[in-house]
Amino acid sequence: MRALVTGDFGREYLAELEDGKPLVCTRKGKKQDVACGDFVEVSMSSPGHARIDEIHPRRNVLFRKDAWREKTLAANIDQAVIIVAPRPSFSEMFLNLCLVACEAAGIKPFIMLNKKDLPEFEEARKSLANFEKIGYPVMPMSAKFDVEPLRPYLDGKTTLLVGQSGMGKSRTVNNLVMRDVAKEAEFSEALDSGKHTTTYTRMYRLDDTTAIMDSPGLQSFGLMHLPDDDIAYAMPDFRPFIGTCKFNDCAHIDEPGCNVIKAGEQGKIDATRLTFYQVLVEQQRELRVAHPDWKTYGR
Ligand SMILES: Nc1nc2c(ncn2[C@@H]2O[C@H](COP(=O)(O)OP(=O)(O)OP(=O)(O)O)[C@@H](O)[C@H]2O)c(=O)[nH]1
Ligand SMILES: [Mg+2]
Ligand SMILES: [Zn+2]
Repeated sequence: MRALVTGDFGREYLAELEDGKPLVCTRKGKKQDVACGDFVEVSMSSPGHARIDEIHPRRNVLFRKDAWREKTLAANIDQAVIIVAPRPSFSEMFLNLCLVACEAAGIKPFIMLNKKDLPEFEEARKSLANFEKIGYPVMPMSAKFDVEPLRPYLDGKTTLLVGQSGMGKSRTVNNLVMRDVAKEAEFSEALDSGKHTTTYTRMYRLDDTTAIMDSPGLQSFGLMHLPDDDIAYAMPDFRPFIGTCKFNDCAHIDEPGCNVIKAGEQGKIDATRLTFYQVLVEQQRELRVAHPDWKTYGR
């Protein structure tokens, strides 16, 4: 039987059969390779309970891998909204990592700057100007007061909300979902009040064709699974210059005749983006040397 995974609780999953019936699932062999958004084959173990035997091929998958662990965040999504806020302050490094992860996975990213109601908002907005210049629109929002401006962007799509802890992912999802299903006991119980940090990824349906996923706050977003040239290519501001360097295998670190570095010097690529890229690539190289047994690009 085919089912859609709508909740990833680490060791247990929530899934929905094609007729909409909910199931609590465990993964065959206790593997942790299933993600929210996966279509899976299940076999029933008892009423309401099933075992996930197989994962159907994915349209896309958002994945992270650092020195200590790897995790499949979500599968088969149309876009990701990366939420940042002025308080607690967000990390630009994290935002860049998230953007690269999405681009490399073929998932369209948006930036949402939440907590418009806070006095520090304008300053945070200014600090994002350089992302807007690259072509990432920044949506101002206040999940506390009004999430409706977000709704048209979600229409007909499956969207993952992702970001650091405390940025307002759950508050956003709560408010979007509440409008329609506030009365359903299951939801009011399942959705946390916004005071607690989220520890699971869960999909909520907004209508027949629209779904949204809340996810746990991330502290880092390791990209150890991505080779250097995938990282460079996942940066749209680098793309016009890639392939034009003196050396074919240029990694844009310190090579002579590098047009990416030159573009950085000329202000055609923002200096902070170039530094982000170079620091990341060098960090990952060091980690790979320190841990040669890793299947670096494997999933
Ligand atoms: N002032 C203000 N506070 C907000 C807004 N959105 C969320 N918050 C508050 O910020 C805090 C964190 O919000 P959450 O929605 O729990 O954040 P989260 O991103 O889900 O955090 P994790 O689950 O830890 O990843 C809560 O106290 C929210 O009420 C907003 O637009 N304005
Ligand atoms: Mg949360
Ligand atoms: Zn180069």
